[in-house]
Amino acid sequence: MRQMRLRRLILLQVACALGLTAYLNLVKTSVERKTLQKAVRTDGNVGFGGKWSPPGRNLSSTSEKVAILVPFRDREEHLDIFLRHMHPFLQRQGIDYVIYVIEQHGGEPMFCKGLLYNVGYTEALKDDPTYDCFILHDVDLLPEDDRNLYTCSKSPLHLSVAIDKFDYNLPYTDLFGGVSAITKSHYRLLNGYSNLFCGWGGEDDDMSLRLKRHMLEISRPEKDVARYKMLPHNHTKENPQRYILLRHWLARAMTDGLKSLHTAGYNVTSTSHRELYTHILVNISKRG
Ligand code: BGN
Repeated sequence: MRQMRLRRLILLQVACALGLTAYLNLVKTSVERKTLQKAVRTDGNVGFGGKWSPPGRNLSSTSEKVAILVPFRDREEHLDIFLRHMHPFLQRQGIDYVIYVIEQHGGEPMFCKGLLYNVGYTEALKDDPTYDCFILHDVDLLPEDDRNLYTCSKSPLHLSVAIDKFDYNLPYTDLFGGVSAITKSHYRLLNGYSNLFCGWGGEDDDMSLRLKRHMLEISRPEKDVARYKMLPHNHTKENPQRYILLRHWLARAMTDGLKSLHTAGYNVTSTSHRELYTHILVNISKRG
């Protein structure tokens, strides 16, 4: 009884000192902060670096290990939404995964998505050589249906078949951009992406031609399953070189890619294990 009275007295004194509204706000913010922290933690206990394995998985388990590669620059608000959506989504599917965000540092040159995928692939395998499957993922695409499984199959998979922006229709059959899934060995066989596409467009069409050259057919899940929402953004700067690059795709296919990565003019500035993802910061030197 005495203790309760004492506590009430202290609360009253604090309330007077801070002003009642400020005090109530303080309590409310602290509760909200705690709830948010709990929400992230209980979203399946994501390990540092954005790692998660299905419960019960042990060293003798044979399930596929998946690296989710997300090239990124200057879209903090998208990344936040993306991570909060993807962790619960992947965990509901029981995928053994790690999310890698490969960030291009600075404003120049334009965004080199293919090169960032190649760096992501190489760095992820340095981190853990046992990855079997790579998901290549735009940061602004959110899968809508849990039946759209983030695993690899015998053929390279194009997963973002039906995007709201395109009225849930596939724009053209050879499209491989947006979200796709490819095995480690296929990615290597194809020599990865071209390192030369910087700015919007064409790097995925170049990859699609590489698939054709190796007679690898693109597989797709059903349209009513492979549905995506695209987060709104301003159009990124187009790559004016993409037509000429694509015209000479065959001459480059054997050399330009993973095999020429060491001369592609980049360096990894840092790798850090953040709370919800592994962050790889890449500095790309000016082109041309
Ligand atoms: C295409 C782009 C792709 C892009 C899709 C969907 C080009 C090359 C032109 C010859 N291709 O037009 O990169 O993924 O649209 O947005 O721009």
